[in-house]
Amino acid sequence: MDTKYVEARAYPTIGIILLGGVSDEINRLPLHTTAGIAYTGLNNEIYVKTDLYISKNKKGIVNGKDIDVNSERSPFRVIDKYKHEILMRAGEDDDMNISFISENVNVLSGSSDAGAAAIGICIESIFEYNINIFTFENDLQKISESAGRSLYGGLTINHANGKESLTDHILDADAFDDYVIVGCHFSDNRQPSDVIHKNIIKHPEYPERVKNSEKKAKELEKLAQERNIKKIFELAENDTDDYHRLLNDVGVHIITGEMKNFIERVKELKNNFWNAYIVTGGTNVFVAVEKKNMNKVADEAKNFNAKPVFLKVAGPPEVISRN
Ligand code: 3S4
Repeated sequence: MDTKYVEARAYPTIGIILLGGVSDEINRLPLHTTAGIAYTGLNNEIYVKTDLYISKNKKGIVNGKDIDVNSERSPFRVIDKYKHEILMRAGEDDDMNISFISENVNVLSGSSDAGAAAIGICIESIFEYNINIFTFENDLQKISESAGRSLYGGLTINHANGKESLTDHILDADAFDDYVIVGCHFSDNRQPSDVIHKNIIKHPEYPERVKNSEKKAKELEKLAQERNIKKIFELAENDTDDYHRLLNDVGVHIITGEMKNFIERVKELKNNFWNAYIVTGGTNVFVAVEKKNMNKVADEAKNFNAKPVFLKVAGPPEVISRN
């Protein structure tokens, strides 16, 4: 009989300094420094939920579908590394297996970060203080390159150069309490993130982007110390423009005509109230505003056939239950 061992919940992420380019398909270490926030709905109703359980057969289910346990980004790349230790702590023999079930609940994008972090926090909760925190994040990056964003929550910087990568948590979620991000969802079709990673590096200006990411991260650290949330989102907006300009030049078009028209309207609205927009790898325009203006953005989004969802910055993952 399968025994449920631990259940955790982690939050998806949005890039602030966007990630484009990873070391290779196995380690997935980012080629440059990036930053991001974890997010959820205003009532915490957006998350990835993962159960780790002990079973006779090895099985991984994501959103109701069996995954290929040997695929490159398979969570078993991490689970298998810790399998013996987990089974030992559960008092089980090595002929048993660890399986998982993961479910995305209302996620707009950034689900793989949350999926990786949820698996991570399940494992960490079993290990308590004995896990090697220096390599654990790199293990989770094999599932998702920006897993650190979800693992620590709030605002994080991932310092990386394609060989080494470590995430630094620089601001708690509550620093963003006066703001709402209106996630405007345009379509369920998106480019896989690997299309982004493989192509952006071909741009002649990519080395410049790598260098600038260090400067942007320094600026972000300063803004986080000052708790200057507006400037943090403005930095993200500038980075969005740069990222998608490069991507368009190498033939990766994420911002559709309708998204572009909406962004033009969001820019016009800056004459009426402060806002900043972000587009990551999915077909969403995330518009940060002060809480009092969230409905104005939502109403505009509907005029452009987008579905608006109110978001807030989320904290780190949570263990929901453990045997
Ligand atoms: C491509 O891990 P998304 C990107 O920094 C994440 O948010 C890559 O976005 C860019 O696929 C980013 O999570 O939407």
